[in-house]
Amino acid sequence: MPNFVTDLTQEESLRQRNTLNLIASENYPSPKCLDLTGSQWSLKYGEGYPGKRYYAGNNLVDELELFVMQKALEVFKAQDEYGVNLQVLSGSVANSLVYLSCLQPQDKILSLSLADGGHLSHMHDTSSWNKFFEHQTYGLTQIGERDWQIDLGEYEAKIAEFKPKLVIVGFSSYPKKFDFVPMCQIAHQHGAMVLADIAHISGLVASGLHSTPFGYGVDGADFVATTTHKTLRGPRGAMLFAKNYRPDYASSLPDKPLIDIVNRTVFPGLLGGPNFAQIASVGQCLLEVLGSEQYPDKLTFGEYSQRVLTNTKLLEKTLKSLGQNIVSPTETHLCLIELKDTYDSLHIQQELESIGVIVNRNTIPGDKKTAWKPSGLRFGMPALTSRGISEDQIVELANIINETIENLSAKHILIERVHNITNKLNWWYDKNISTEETFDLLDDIKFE
Ligand code: DSN
Repeated sequence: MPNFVTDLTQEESLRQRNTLNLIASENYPSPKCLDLTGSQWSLKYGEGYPGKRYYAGNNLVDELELFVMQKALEVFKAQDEYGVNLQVLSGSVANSLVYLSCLQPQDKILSLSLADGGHLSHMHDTSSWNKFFEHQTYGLTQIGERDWQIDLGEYEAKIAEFKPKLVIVGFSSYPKKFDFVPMCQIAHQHGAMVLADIAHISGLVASGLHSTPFGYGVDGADFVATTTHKTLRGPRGAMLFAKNYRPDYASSLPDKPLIDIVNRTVFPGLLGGPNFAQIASVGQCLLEVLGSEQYPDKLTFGEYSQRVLTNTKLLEKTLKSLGQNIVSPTETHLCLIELKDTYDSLHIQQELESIGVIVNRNTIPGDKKTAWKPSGLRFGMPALTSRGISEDQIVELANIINETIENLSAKHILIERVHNITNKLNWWYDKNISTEETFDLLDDIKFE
């Protein structure tokens, strides 16, 4: 008897296996991580925190949550100054929980504008939080013909003029590195708290390949939110860190550690039972980052993260050499190109999808077009790096992308060329053979 749900699940698995995924916010967690998301842990309710639950039967979830909290703090070297909440479910929810923790109605939030690379959950015109908070944005400054970055002078001027209570530092589509410390210091000097949203870059931060908002005493971020499924390569989920003391500039808050205020806001303030399957899977991901567990390709997490950066640079360099316009030189896991003015980014995204290349259209700094049909395309390399893409395959992929954008080649030939790549990439999830066997079978192909 056909089962629509299981058949569709199998189809989605095949779709993922047979396409080239360049979505910068997606990745392929280890099979162990993925298995844990559907594990027995998901059946247990446990409102509250370790040692203080409202239901019985929580001795093991207590152990689990405490262990994963400890690993989360260890990964980001944050043990001395921060606590962490693992119950926040998603990045957008984590950001909202910060607003609810530290702001009162009509308080002001400042964040990077959406067009320049900010995120929807950092307020913006469409956010439901506009009912409760005031919001303004800072932007990027053009420093070269094809180079945009945060200008600290303008950032400070905006803070001085708007006087926000919370400044958000951390972005969704920003290809350059930036330093958290000066951005936090400036905000603090003007009496504002800082939320660092490291959702996109948390894997790079954990590997020491991007500046960190942790470890700078009072000059670090007050709250740090991250998702767990992007460069960190865990399951869909999030974590929220907060200082374990109240800094002077946060004197509008009760005189308590910021993490205590966050914990109270998460439960019983807003959320119900935590998803322990998600927490267990995040635990597996953190063990892989720390090196006590291995991703099936057997690279260390640091080696993987370095490859993400190298691969993104190579993709960008090749696209540029083929005549595509880069927005800013990439220093991270993603690059952005600006399409020619008459091109339709939605149509090009769909054309790429039709040959098996999965990307997203994106606004670019100063974009005059709409968010539905913006001027740019965004490419990220975390997912394909997890599948072991080689340098030659990246060059071929850039050529395929360029030929699709410029309408240079027949579709059936492009489809075959994509297939030639996907066929040889690692795929870790086949259920009928063990992970180890999958690796052995694909190892020869990967390095041929
Ligand atoms: N929507 C995600 C992204 O692609 O950047 C972030 O949540």
